[in-house]
Amino acid sequence: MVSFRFPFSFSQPPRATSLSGFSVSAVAVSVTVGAAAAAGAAIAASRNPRHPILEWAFSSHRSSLLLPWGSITLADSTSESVVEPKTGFSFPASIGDSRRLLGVGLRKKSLLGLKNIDVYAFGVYADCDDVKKLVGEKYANLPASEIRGNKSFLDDLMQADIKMTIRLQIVYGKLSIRSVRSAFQESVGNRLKKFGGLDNDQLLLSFTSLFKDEYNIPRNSTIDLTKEPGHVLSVAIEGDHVGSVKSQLLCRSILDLYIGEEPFDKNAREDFLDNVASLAFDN
Ligand code: DAO
Ligand code: DAO
Repeated sequence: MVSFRFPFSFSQPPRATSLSGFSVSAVAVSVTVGAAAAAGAAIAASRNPRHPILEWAFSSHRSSLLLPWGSITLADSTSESVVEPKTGFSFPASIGDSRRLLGVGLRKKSLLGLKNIDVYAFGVYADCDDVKKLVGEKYANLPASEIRGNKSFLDDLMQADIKMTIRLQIVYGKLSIRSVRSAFQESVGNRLKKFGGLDNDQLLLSFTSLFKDEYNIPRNSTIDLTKEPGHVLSVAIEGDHVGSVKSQLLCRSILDLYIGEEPFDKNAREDFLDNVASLAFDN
């Protein structure tokens, strides 16, 4: 049974803001489900020191939270979600059969150096079976305390054949496809250079040509960037597949934006590192 850490607070009920430093084990939980919680508790992931820091524990069938007035066990993982605290956007704790949410964050962009806009909230998901397989094959002898932040483990996560999804939820309401293309050329273009050298124009173009001018991505749109088996990067908008590109370099470059050394959101990366390490040693 895996225990994931999200420093978080309950968005409901507001009484939760009086909490601090609780630790929960999924085994040691009794069931006291309040009406609001039963409807599907939303958990606000936060490193904001004003918010309580708790430990979140769940298995694939049960989510458990210990609160001062009782504890909560949710019936199944489909009702679990984690809220990105700065935007309030909510991410399901798992997608598909085995991809688990390991970190949430916010992508900002500076406009002409004048103001920062919140562009999208994101969630980082990794396939727990693939992660465990990698650990079994290569890191079985490494103590749990050393796997967190281990550079070669992290490089392997970005380069091995591990199914991962980055889910984006659009916050900025005036995104044009043209600005998406140009932001992408800058952010992903830099990473392609970093990992693959200079001649990547064709690869970049093969991906940006998937973004058709007629697409509309208003606020609240969901875009999934999924690394499928065989290093195929596939894009879905609102669950509709819009195209795929097979390239290990492109997959690595995209993941590096979120979990590499200079990520869009440092807190998301820290949560990812904590959670992927606990996933690695979950039996
Ligand atoms: O010129 O209106 C503007 C600001 C546009 C900022 C665009 C940032 C795009 C970041 C990539 C979004 C991917 C969905
Ligand atoms: O934030 O700079 C960044 C990188 C964004 C990567 C995601 C771009 C994929 C967007 C597809 C939009 C299709 C209209």
